[in-house]
Amino acid sequence: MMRRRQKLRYSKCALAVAGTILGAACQVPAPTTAPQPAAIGPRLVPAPASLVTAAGAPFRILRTTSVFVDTTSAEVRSIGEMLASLIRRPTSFPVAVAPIGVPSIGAIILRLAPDRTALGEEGYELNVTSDSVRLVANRPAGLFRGIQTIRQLLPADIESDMGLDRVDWPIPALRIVDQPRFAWRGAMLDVARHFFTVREVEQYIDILALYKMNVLHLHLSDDQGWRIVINSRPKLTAMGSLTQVGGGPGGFYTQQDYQDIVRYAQARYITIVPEIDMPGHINAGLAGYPELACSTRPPGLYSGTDVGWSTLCVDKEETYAFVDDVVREISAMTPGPWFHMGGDEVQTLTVEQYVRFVERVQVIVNKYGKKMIGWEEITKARLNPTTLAHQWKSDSATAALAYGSKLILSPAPKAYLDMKYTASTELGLHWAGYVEVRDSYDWDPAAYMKGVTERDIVGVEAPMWSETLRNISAVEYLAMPRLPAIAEVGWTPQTARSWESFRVRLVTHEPRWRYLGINYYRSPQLPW
Ligand code: NGO
Repeated sequence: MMRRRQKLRYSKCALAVAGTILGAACQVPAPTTAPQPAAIGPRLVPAPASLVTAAGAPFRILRTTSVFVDTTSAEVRSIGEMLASLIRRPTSFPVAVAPIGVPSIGAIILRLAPDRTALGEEGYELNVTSDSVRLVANRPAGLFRGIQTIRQLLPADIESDMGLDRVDWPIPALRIVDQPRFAWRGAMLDVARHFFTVREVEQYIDILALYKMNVLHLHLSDDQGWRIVINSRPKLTAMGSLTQVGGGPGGFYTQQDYQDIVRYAQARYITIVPEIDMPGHINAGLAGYPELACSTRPPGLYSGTDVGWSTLCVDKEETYAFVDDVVREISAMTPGPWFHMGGDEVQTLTVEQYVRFVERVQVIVNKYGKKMIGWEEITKARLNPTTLAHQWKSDSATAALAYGSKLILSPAPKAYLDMKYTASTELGLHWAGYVEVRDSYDWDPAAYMKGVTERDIVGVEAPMWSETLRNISAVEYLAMPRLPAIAEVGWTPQTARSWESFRVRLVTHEPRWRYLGINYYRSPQLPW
């Protein structure tokens, strides 16, 4: 799963943006206190809905251990193979994937149970005894989430991609019944302000998978860059991809690249949500198609960070032909049900013009079989009940509830991963304040906004805007450890969460991040 990055171990510090903070993040780990058996449960992030540790001896992975699955399902077999290959590398054990039915003492068994509908799309039940590890789910996604739990229950050395001398690979005896609180546990990556390669996006997906997140929203266009090829509008990337914030070379995804990302995410039960931001944040698009602007001045490329000034000319009919082309091509490449139209920060249109545009885009998005999402500003328009309003800065999103629409919550003072941790953080912005790890963790989505209850929310999402982020190491520094905090906000029932428990569990993941070459911030709020 996350193996290819091992060579970067420790050396990534040198790649990171220079500075004392990143230097500090790359020190050799202080010895951690070895977790006692009773503390094994609390290592999991996100915390499971229910966990009971058992008194018996742990299960031990041995040279003879196999992963047994229903091999008639290619999907289940491939999940079994992911778990087996995770175990093979550091242990050097052969770990076969074999059909259920052959003698299975000392086995790890992954099974789909069509009668366990109460487990839902992503729930699972895990029973570990000294004899076996039994993982059951109603749907394959539940098995995939469950193998992340098995992974986190194993010693952190499981993340090494080199054979280790270690001989003992215990999994504590326990029983877990688990499923997510919210169906939407997302992260957003802005590949427009700075471009990130396919491999870098996959690295980010690997982190989401480890923390049971299930949506990656890609912000594919903005004033500084258009990052995806649209065959019917070739100048979008030919012109619009050539720069980024600060004037670097930019970049774009071919349609093949995009589909590779979609497939990589799909194998980890993560849905890609494409966003084309419109009618504002569109300068890079206008660079190739200046006739879609109302002004006669050619737009040219832009590498600054101001917002709110560019717009499509929403009164021109050809604008809607353009939107149709873009939505059609992207929808055809996107198996997930969503298309995000942006819609934020438009300062140069009247409300009537803006509303008319949003309503027409909604029709186009629905025509291509997708449900629309837009930032909270879209609630000025008449929304379909299937449309989602994406809250980020105010309570204006609540207007969506009158249309039967639901909300995604990304409140900037909690969930914007591009906010600085403190005044001395080199990377990031701070228009929404400083966001320490506890700020990201310690809130309840169902109590965050007046008049918004649990039922009104599909879930939470952690946006990563990239104005200040020149490489993926910088992205990771801001994501870790706030992204696992948001993952737990989205997954774990409110009653099963506490900051005191989270901070202790979270730091036990540090050795994993080091093995995986993931950069992170050593928050003084955490007991490293
Ligand atoms: C805002 C703005 C983005 C910025 C971001 C920076 C939204 C939805 N629009 O969030 O263009 O990049 O803040 O934090």
